[in-house]
Amino acid sequence: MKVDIKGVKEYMNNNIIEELKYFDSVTSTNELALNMVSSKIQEGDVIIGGEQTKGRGRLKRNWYSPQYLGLWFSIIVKPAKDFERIPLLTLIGALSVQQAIKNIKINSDLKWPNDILYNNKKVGGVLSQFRSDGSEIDRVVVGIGLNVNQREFPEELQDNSISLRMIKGTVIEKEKLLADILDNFSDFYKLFKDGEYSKIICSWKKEMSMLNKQIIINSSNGNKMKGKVVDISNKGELIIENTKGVKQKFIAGDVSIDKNSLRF
Ligand code: BT5
Repeated sequence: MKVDIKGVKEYMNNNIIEELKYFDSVTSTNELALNMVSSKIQEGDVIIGGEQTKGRGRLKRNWYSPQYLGLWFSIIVKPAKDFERIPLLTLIGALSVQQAIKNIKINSDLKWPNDILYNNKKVGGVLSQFRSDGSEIDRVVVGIGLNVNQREFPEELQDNSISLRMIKGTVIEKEKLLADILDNFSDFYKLFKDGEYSKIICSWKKEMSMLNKQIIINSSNGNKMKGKVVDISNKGELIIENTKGVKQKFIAGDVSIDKNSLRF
């Protein structure tokens, strides 16, 4: 079923989110939100898609977004901050989802920087993109994809993907869930605007099982590094320590558990 926007508004309780704009079929809610003319959007607007025909992941990967079975949406914000703080908005997006699904008694795990996992399978992901006018940020689009009511996935995704329905064994109401995610986002975004970055990071680290684990990171510039996850910086960077005790910060990349570190 389509997400009922009126229903979402009835559940929602915050003063950051403005208009909820629903489109039954879109290429990508991020693409739409990035391309809208500035006069037609404001901070706090949300673009929601019934389905996405060209849903996007990071690095031009695809995001599978079948009709009515998930929440596919983009929150538009216009932060008066430096570009270097944008990655924090991805963390906020993932944390907002993680906390909202806790309300329906699902304990998920945050995987830096943008994944929400359940039993190591991906239940949701976040893609933040921005538009700038030279040196100023015009808008940041925080795109969130959450698998809600799928009963199965295409073969290529089935080993690593899961939906809330598959976890709970029942159909999940999307309206309350979306309202909760948007309320959480508003709370964390207020902290962000107030420069309370460490509070956001602290909440994130509590839900990140990779903290203190040995991992391998493939960074966006092609570097590979092994090490222990020791922290996340106030800019959202992952901090890794190698065996020599040297720490390095990463702003983007794909992280996996170092299986060799589990051998005795
Ligand atoms: C992400 O990228 O996880 C970001 C996903 C963001 C999706 C939202 S939906 C609303 C907004 N509009 C958009 O166009 N995008 C955002 P990444 O970490 O790069 O993961 C992508 C990988 O996840 C793919 O290469 C697949 O392996 C896998 N994948 C694709 N669709 C999936 C799904 N529905 N559930 C779980 N895994 C999926």
